[in-house]
Amino acid sequence: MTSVDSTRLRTRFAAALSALYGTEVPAYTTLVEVSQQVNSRVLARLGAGAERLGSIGRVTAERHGAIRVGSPRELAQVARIFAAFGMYPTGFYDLRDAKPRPIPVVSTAFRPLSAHELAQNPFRVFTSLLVPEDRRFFDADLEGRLKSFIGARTLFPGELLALADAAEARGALPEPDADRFIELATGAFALSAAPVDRAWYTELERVSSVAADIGGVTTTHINHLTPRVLDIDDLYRSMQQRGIAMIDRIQGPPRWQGPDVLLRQTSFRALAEPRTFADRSGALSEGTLRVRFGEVEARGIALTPQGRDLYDRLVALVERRMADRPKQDPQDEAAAVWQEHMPRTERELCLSGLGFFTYHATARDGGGPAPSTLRGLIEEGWIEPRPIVYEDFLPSSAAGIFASNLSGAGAAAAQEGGAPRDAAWLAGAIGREISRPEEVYAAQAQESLRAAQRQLGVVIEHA
Ligand code: OOG
Ligand code: NI
Repeated sequence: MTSVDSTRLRTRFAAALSALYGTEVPAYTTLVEVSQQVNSRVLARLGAGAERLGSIGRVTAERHGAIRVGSPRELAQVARIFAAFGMYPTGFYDLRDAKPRPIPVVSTAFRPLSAHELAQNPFRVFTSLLVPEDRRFFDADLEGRLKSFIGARTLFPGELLALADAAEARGALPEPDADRFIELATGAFALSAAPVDRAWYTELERVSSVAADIGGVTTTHINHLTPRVLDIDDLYRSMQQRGIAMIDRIQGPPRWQGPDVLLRQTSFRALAEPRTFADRSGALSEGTLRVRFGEVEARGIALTPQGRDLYDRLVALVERRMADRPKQDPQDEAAAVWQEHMPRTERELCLSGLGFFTYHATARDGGGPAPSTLRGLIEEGWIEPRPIVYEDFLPSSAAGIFASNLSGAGAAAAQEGGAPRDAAWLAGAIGREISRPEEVYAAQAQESLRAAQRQLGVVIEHA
């Protein structure tokens, strides 16, 4: 009997969701086509250099999805399903005091952790959890009604969860269980035709359209699927040329002369999708909801905590300069600030300790004794650093993506108390460890450095 391991399950799941989403949101198919054209252009222009941050095979298949759930119980079920695909909760993002608009959720991302698994298939899903206890958004009465509505629904059928547990325990599923598992997992994220209770949905929408999307319906769905491009500025222009209205900017680092770092993202506005509504008497009518949108991303080098601090300081600096000179183009201002403060080459990014890299012994031979510092080994060519790609998300960009797709301003009371939430709380709530991105990258860097030292027979000081 053939058995399908978690890597192949993940690859199949990502492809099945992509096929589903393409039938539901045709503009997604356009986005994927344009992304592939952009990637071919970059490959033709840069040759092998285009694959520095991932093979073209990986980048072409690469997607991230976004989903939103209502309770720790639902999130724990999501965690079981994703564990079957070798995807584990990584990072914690609190969007409740986000700018420009607060969103009543905390989030994590399910993703493969090892470089090998990421290279096989890097599928990841940004997953948000509603916080009904947060008084800035919900009063005690609404909290109670939200919790009972969410508590009464079943997002994931028992058969799906049982198959997920079997796959997690064995690291694989035999056929035909694997097929059935993919079918059920994909189906759980399809847009439901079940009627939407208009009064309930509208009441939640007054607080936040994200709250309505999560707690106003009895099902969940994939919110977007995001392809990766090698040149997001080209993608942005190409989509506009096709007449698709993009949000007003690309989130994250600016386009500039130096190395690509972290993550740049942009999106098109959510499209009106036909939905059936039920009024108080149960009478049905047709209407539309704008919830699901298209997003695209370009990935760069992961930054160390020091690099991340610098990034955050530069974001703040650009904001201050824009406040002084509001007429200036924010992209130009940001590019100028980066030119001044960020290392301009990959090598400098590595040597300054601001970026994460893996280290590889080169075939260099002879030429005297090896230096004992990492800098010396790199500068003399004994060790070659290779960039580690940023595999996670950025809270400020996520907030911008959420905000650009809200249907109304929403209402959050600044003076009310917010329920405290952090990564430890989330881990406890779902009974699983939440990995810290910076530790995952650091472990990968250290492991490569130990291997390089063994190969060269050197001991690096302060490595
Ligand atoms: C998630 C918004 C954030 C990203 O890539 O940062 C996001 C959502 O809309 O559910 O997708
Ligand atoms: Ni996204």
